[in-house]
Amino acid sequence: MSNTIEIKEFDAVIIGAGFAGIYQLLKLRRLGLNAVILEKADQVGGTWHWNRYPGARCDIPSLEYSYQFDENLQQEWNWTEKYSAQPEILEYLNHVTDRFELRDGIKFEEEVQTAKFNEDNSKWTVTTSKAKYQTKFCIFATGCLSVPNKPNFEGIENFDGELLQTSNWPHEEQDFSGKKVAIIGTGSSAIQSIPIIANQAEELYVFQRTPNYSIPSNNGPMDKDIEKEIKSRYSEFRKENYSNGFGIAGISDESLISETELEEVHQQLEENWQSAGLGFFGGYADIPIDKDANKVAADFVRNKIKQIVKDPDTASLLCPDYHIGGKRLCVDTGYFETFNRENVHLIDLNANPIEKISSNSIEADKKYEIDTLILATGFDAMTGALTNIDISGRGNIKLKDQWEQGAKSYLGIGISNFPNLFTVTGPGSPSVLSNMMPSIEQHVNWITDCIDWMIQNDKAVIESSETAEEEWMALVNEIADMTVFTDTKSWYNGSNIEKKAKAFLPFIGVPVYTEMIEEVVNEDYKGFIFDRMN
Ligand code: N01
Repeated sequence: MSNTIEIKEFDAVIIGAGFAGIYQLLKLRRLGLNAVILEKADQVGGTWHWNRYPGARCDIPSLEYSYQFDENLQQEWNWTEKYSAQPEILEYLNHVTDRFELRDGIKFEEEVQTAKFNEDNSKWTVTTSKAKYQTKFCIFATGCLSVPNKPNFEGIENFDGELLQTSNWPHEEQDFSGKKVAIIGTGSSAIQSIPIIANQAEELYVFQRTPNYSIPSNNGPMDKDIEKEIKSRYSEFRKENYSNGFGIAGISDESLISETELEEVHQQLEENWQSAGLGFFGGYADIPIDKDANKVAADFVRNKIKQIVKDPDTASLLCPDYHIGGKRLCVDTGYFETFNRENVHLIDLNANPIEKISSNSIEADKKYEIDTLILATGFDAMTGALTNIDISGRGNIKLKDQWEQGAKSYLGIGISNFPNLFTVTGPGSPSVLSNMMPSIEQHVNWITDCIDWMIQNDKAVIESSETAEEEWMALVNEIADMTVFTDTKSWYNGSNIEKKAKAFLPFIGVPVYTEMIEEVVNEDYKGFIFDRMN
């Protein structure tokens, strides 16, 4: 028997079967390409497959956190709640996969280990845990928040109890009744799960390093009148995504706090607190850019926390002291109220960092005996899923090395020295500072059109130029410097991961971005090099 591994030949290999990968497969098939998705998990879903912790739900309204490419699909699918829970989102993605007969194009349980560009034939060789592929185009639909951050707490390997991570949650339902539970982290995942776990657990210890701003979701069953109204003009409604700074329809307001009477501002902020969710941040146009305006909104939320949380010391610990929005704003159902429960305890890690973890305890200001430890410690965001794969481009350059001082990309789509490689919602695009769904569709459409254009124009290889990339990232930073996003430690700028280069990566402003990527197309893909010789 021969040991030779068969190399499977495709026009395009897509990595990841989340929202981006699934749509990319459909688009490339419609273009007539032989494409395949390689997926590490045994199911579709991406982030919605892995993040199934209690309370996991999207904080963008369901009616716009969904695909818009097919009118029948968007008319026929009915969401049950204003904000969809993880199981329903997963059901939707499975529905789309089957409706468009895409399942046979996905290789499950194949984790991509290496991707290497061969200069001799301008093709990529992609190796997974099971097989080898050769392809002209390599499209990374690997998501922005898909590589869990697992800090190396001293002694964690000795913990004998149940160790869970929100970003890699077991499929079986977890019952915390009668248990002493510790959770480390107070980001979105923790903020969603804490109220539910607190309901079940005997004791819940919340280990907080940095408090977060959170706005009540006011979630509920889908309002049928709103649904009907939006469905009556769905394509018009979707266009609003691309004209709003953060890609969320209906939340932009041009009014400025700096030009409005304070009493009126407070009334409006109260209204936004009651109904806007994430839209609270866009409720006034100067909250993201003017530190004084931002402080008015931040003070408003801090006052809310102090009104809700009865113990003043706990309330004070829960009040963030940085710009609202500097870290990703959270949306919750009863988060701050949970700290009024007798079985919930907040531990300030700034005053007392975690000393060690033993077989049945966690030690900070004192020793807490626990049955369950939950890590809600976030992700190696935006770049982790790319740098964790051994990707080598022209001249055998490793992506990890090229990005050592900070990720650089042109449009968040192309990377110099990595020909025919595309990233969906990559670093340098609005991605995490936008509604991911319209951003994903925008990128997939752009990439597909680009490949189509290459075929029509007899171009074999596309690669972004280093100059275009440099100028693009300078623009990303120039825009970010005009906002309140850059002076807070956050996963937007890599501060949450030890030894990661600190660089602010999202492009702020969906409408400007949309205009610019269209202009690139209109000018025959300016900034890209075609058919560069090896
Ligand atoms: O992760 P996070 P997440 N010792 O990075 C703490 C999206 N999302 O999974 O802030 C102690 O926000 C860390 O502390 P600090 C959304 O975009 C969306 O919660 O670094 N603590 C922080 O408190 C979101 O922003 C939805 O000081 C440590 C927490 O762990 C993103 O995913 C739902 C630590 C991590 O918070 C990530 O959210 C869920 C250490 N060594 C997620 N290391 C919705 O759609 C980290 N921490 C609603």
